[in-house]
Amino acid sequence: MSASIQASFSQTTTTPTQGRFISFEGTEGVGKTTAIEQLCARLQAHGIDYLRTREPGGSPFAERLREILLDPNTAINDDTELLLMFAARCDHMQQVILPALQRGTWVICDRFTDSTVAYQGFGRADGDAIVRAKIDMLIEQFVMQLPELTLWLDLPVLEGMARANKRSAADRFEQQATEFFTRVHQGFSVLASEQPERIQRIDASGSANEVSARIWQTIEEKLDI
Ligand code: T5A
Repeated sequence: MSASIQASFSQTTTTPTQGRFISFEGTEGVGKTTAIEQLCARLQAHGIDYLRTREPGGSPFAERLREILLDPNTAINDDTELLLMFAARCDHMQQVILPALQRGTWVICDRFTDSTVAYQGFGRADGDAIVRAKIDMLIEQFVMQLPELTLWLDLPVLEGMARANKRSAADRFEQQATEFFTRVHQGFSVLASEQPERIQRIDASGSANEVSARIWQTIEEKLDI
């Protein structure tokens, strides 16, 4: 890799002159989609230009990878799954996230790198140090910008699954056993203790409006708006 390309891949945090980058995280069915809808309505009411996106997916190519990754008929090993997540993320980052931030648009992303640590690192690999090192290396090498603020919607695993089960047929991840999601939850908990400034735990119990109010309060405090 040339020095100039290497330089363009170094990680930065969002500066006030750019759009703000916020990610939402959590186990299945905790209410991210619902909370993001409510946040976007608030941003609109405040006249803030925003882009709502998601992972895996968010760009045309990454959405094609999402279909493969979520398809219950896809049979791939854990390393392949991990690399596909990053292939999707790399395209999403370059095609969608960075251009939006550079033009001053806020980016609201449903899942980002923390989901990889939680799902591939803990759900699949039970917190194995070698797998974690691989993920950390991929983040360092291929993720040019981390979110400025990550909202971890925390709900007991079974409550989230009960919410999620009310909807459509289970995808490839939703078909995993409860123990898998217990490890995923542990992954988010470990991440939140490792990066307490960036990752804010939000109590996801109670009504959607209550959760939304907690999120807005955190955003106001942390992003000083
Ligand atoms: N993945 C992703 C990885 O393994 N590695 C990675 O690196 C990445 C990026 C993505 C899958 O990919 C995996 C993780 C995931 O398994 P997805 O479709 O994006 O798949 O799945 P989820 O992110 O889990 O999204 P869900 O739609 O399942 O859950 P949400 O968005 O958290 O929940 P939401 O808002 O749809 O709500 C679920 C139900 O609960 C209700 C809603 O109306 C809805 O019916 N609800 C509430 N009910 C009561 N009280 C509240 N406060 C409620 N809030 C919402």
